[in-house]
Amino acid sequence: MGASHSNEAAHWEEIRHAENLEKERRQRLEEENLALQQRQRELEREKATLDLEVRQLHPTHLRKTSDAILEIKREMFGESDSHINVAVVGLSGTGKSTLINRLRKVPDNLPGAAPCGEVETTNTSTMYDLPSMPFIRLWDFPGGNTAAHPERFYFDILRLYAFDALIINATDFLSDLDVQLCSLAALYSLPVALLRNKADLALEAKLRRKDFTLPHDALAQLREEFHASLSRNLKDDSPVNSGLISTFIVSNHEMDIEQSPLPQPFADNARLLDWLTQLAS
Ligand SMILES: Nc1nc2c(ncn2[C@@H]2O[C@H](COP(=O)(O)OP(=O)(O)OP(=O)(O)O)[C@@H](O)[C@H]2O)c(=O)[nH]1
Ligand SMILES: [Mg+2]
Repeated sequence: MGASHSNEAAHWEEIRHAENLEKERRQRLEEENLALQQRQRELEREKATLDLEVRQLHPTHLRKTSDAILEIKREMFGESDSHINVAVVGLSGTGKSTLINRLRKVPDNLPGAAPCGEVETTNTSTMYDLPSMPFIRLWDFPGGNTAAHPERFYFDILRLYAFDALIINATDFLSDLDVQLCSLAALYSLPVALLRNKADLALEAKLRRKDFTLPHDALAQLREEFHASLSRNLKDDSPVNSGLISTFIVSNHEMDIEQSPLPQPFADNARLLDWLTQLAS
């Protein structure tokens, strides 16, 4: 009787012990589970931050390999194309199409000229040859940062990585799109001509305000302002330092200034032609 009682007690003791072990195990698992959930939330937060950083750095972050680029070049320009293909890009209305006509010496209203206008005008990419430089092809593109071509996808959708160089048109300010194009061009080692276009309007405004009496001085000020804006806006100015970006103050129109006309108000227009010539060498 005594022995069976103590057996029973030992049995219950065993069960309690097993129950306690099971309870402790469950508690441990629950704690581990909570810690894992906490870690998962931390990792998700870290991932979201990193995703954001990557998107901000390179909105297109799926960088094309050189093999993929060669394949796309063949598809876009033909199997044995030996031209230097230059994309003329930038915000809508910055004067891209007018610039192409000016470089080709074709009046804007002639058949065969790139269509220009006062609304969003160019809707598809069009190729133009440059009679004075048969090795160059200029591609007129629709303006970026519009509903049809939102800024985040402009570089990728237009496949600008497949070009040999970019001419980026800016006017009164350097836009987000211009800055993004500069850094993506640098990622693919594309030479860039960054234009401060429609300089005639800016110079006229400076002279009208009588900030300057000589167009030369107004032009020098405009150049200074443009470079200051460039160093403010390009977070990493290495493309400028590495010589990948060249800057130009240009106009597609003659200046309408009666007093002291400048012999060559926009010498940079000629420099831009030199820049195109050098792309071939
Ligand atoms: N004053 C002045 N006006 C210019 C100059 N270049 C272009 N314009 C005018 O700016 C307007 C827009 O010119 P476009 O060449 O059509 O501009 P775009 O960048 O091709 O525009 P999208 O095709 O819409 O992207 C037109 O009225 C042009 O006459 C310039 O250097 N000076
Ligand atoms: Mg256009």
